[in-house]
Amino acid sequence: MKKVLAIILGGGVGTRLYPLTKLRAKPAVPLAGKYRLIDIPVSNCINSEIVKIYVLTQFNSASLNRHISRTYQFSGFTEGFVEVLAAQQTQENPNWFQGTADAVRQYLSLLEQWDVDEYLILSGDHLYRMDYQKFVQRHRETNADITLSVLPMDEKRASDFGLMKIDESGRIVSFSEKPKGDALKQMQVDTTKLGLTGQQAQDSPYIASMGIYVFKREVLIKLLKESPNQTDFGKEIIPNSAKDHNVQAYLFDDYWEDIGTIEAFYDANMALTKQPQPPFSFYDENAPIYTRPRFLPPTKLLDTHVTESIIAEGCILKQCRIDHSVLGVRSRIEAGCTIQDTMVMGADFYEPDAERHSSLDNGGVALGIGADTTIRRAIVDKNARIGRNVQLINKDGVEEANRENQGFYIRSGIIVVLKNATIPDGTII
Ligand code: ADQ
Ligand code: ADP
Repeated sequence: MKKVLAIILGGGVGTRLYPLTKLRAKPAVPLAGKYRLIDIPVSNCINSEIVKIYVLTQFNSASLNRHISRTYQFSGFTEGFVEVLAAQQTQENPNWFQGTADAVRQYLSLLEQWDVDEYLILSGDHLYRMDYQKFVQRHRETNADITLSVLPMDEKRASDFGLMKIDESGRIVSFSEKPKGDALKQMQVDTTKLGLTGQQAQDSPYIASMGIYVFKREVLIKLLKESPNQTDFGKEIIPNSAKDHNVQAYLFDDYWEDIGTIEAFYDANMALTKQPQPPFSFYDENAPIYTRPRFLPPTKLLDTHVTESIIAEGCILKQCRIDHSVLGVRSRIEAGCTIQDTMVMGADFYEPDAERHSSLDNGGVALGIGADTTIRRAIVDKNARIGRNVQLINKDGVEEANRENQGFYIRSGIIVVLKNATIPDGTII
């Protein structure tokens, strides 16, 4: 794996996860109470012994750089590194990244310098655990130019993905990016070829791309240089190269979720609380997910009732009720609160007691969630200040709303409280 260089596509403008991407790059979005999105692909790389890792991002946020530089430090005896490459204007290229392939192309002169055999292209917003060694091995065994990791897919979600047809040897003979209507139907295949049973094949009659690729070094360089107008892997590079290159499919048969939208992100976080077997588990000692060590004290619970929840370190919970929720580091929840089906991201710092009291005494709102507040089906971003007697329950069942000036959004019916926002006492949403 020394001869593999990983390139993680860390996100374009970040509209799908907005407002979580308002103040940070997508890879820095907090996940599961104490991790960040970028920890997933980077940990998968490290566990697969791939330690040369670049993260391409459109938006170079301080929190991403801080997280990466403090988390991923390799010893002097390895060549390991994790580095952020942000879109930048140069003499030759006055534009921002135009798409995924363009992002890689703009840093090609740097990437070319590495004496590697393959480039592993990954996405920054997927939740899964994968041994990339097997993926690369399969690529080498089939002498492929490009290998895509693929999954069987059902009718309902198929049109959100790149879909393909393969021949007996696993070679991709046609590829169609997110087809709809008739074009979608045309991509139906017999997935028993992938080893699915008759019933499974009926439920999942499509083969979908996970949007992660292994490229032979020269093939990627040639494709990007030859056709400077092709800016996207899924839309252009992959469908076009399937015609005249050996493009192979590698079947992945475990949990995998694209969590690049608010709804999918919310659902994936909630699914972590599922009992007894969550679809994705952080409790795997053979392939741990790494994150920045923070040296936080253990969480304190005073007379609190908790069901099916995940609670990170450094929280303080008082006489409240927490159901089916994820509470992030340094969350503070006051007496009389009910938190249900909610992801609270926590805080970057503790508010000193004196500050807290003086703010509450003067009609302000303290960091965390104030007394007697109810929150249901929401995402509360970091450092939010939610007052006393607040109800965040989406009482009118609104699907979409933009109330950025009041500190929140509603997306797919999920209330999202912005980072650093203040929701005054008594607010009902
Ligand atoms: P999408 O996920 O819809 O489809 P895209 O929006 O291009 O494709 O994003 C791929 C990854 O690249 C994401 O992690 C995204 O954040 C990142 N990205 C996008 N634009 C970027 C930019 N300008 N700079 C840096 N990073 C950027 C893709 C494939 C499909 C496949 C699905 C699987 O195109 O064929 O089925 O992934 O989820
Ligand atoms: P984490 O990785 O803990 O989620 P970050 O790396 O984004 O958080 O930032 C954490 C650090 O930010 C804290 O240790 C703290 O020093 C600092 N910080 C950020 N905002 C504030 C603030 N308003 N007051 C005090 N410290 C702050």
